[in-house]
Amino acid sequence: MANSKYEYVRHFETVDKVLPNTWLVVRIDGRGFHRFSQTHEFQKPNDRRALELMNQCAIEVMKDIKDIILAYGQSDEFSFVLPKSCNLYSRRASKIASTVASLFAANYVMHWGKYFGDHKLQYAPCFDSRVVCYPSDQNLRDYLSWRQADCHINNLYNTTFWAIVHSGKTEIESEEILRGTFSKDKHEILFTNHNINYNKLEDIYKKGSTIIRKKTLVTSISPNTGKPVERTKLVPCALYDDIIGQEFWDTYPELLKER
Ligand code: DGT
Ligand code: MG
Ligand code: MG
Ligand code: MG
Ligand code: MG
Repeated sequence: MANSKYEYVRHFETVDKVLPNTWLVVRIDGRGFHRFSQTHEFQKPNDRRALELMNQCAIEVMKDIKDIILAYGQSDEFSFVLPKSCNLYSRRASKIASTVASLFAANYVMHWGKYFGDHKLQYAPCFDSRVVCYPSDQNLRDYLSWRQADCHINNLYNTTFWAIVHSGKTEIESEEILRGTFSKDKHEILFTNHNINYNKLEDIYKKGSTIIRKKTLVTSISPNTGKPVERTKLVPCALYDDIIGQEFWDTYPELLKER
């Protein structure tokens, strides 16, 4: 078919292909979740329902976009890792970022009720998204370590802050008490004044959530025989492991393998 005379406008589109042969990380982050968490009365410091909803959304994204090998989430953010060889949307950054963000947000709305029950969604949640290239495996691991360290630092601060507030201090007083404290001081305040052993808190809060595809035995009904058949399938599952140390990468060596 002949092109219309309007077709030339296509050339105004800028090329935004990301570097070849690099790890790609798509990070989505809740827009204005400070307000969103207040409006929806998220529990402090951590709302289990909100975190599990985030994990479900990440799992749904991974079920849809098969190229993603791992996702890491904490607070209102999730990072999705695509391998060096990935050619999704010919590596066009805006296509990749917008698809992941919109799929994530749509799932957030779709699955809200499962986690929040009668607690109604008050307005449409929104997520921003970016794509970043990491040339080496070490860069990728450092990126993920950065996000997990951020999770730990924020969680230790928030846990201590809300323990002090719940003991009767104002938010301003609690901030004052925590100003200039180091990690070991916060552990000490929690243990001595609030009877909380930080190390015993659940890993989902301390470590965030890592989603990888694990070999899982699934049973389905054969359309031919009507009988149940078992087979192994790669299913995205949430782990709450340390991903900074070497152990995780030794346990799942296929993650960093060339593909
Ligand atoms: P942004 O990302 O620039 O649009 O702004 P925010 O407000 O989303 O800020 P951000 O992403 O730096 O911080 C996440 C906010 O979400 C932060 O205010 C705490 C809140 N939030 C996330 N998860 C929870 C939770 O489980 N419980 C509570 N109470 N708040 C949470
Ligand atoms: Mg932000
Ligand atoms: Mg945010
Ligand atoms: Mg955030
Ligand atoms: Mg179209």
